[in-house]
Amino acid sequence: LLSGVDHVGIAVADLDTAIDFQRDTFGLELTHREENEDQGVREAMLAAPGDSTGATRIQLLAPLRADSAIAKFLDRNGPGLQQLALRVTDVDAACAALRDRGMRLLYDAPRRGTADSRINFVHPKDAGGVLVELVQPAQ
Ligand code: V0V
Repeated sequence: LLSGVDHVGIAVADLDTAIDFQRDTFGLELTHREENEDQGVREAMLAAPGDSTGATRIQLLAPLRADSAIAKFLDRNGPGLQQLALRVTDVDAACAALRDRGMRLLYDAPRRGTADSRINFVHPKDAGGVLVELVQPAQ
């Protein structure tokens, strides 16, 4: 079911400032941006120049609301790595397999993620202190 590391997510206070920093410092290129009301984020995806669509990307996550997961993360930790996202071919089957292994999934059923992907998360306390996202890209 696992087909790669989809992205690594970084919590940031200001999305445009963070995009400029990644572009000007590391040469990463903006490939996608959107707002996700359900998750309370403004987000941007960046990739190395010339990366194919399947390449691992960097996701910048800024809070839309004070009560969002990213706002709480920033309050507690400041900006920094917030999540590791694994790409799977079937998120429902991946969640079932992980539940069988004793992992707590945050949602009973997958929710909408970036670009109409379907996402769920393993609780960080069950995954060695890492918030692991499972993402099944849209077809
Ligand atoms: C919290 N903890 C973390 C963590 N967030 N550990 C590692 N990485 C993180 N990002 C620790 C925290 O320090 C606590 O440890 C413990 O987990 C439980 O904390 P809590 O106070 O009970 O819970 P909260 O309120 O901090 O919430 C944590 C969770 C929340 C993971 C439940 O952030 C959440 O629902 N995340 C999933 C949604 C999300 O992250 N959305 C934004 C990305 P101690 O103090 O007990 O030791 S949206 C996205 O990725 C999209 C759209 C996409 O990719 O498509």
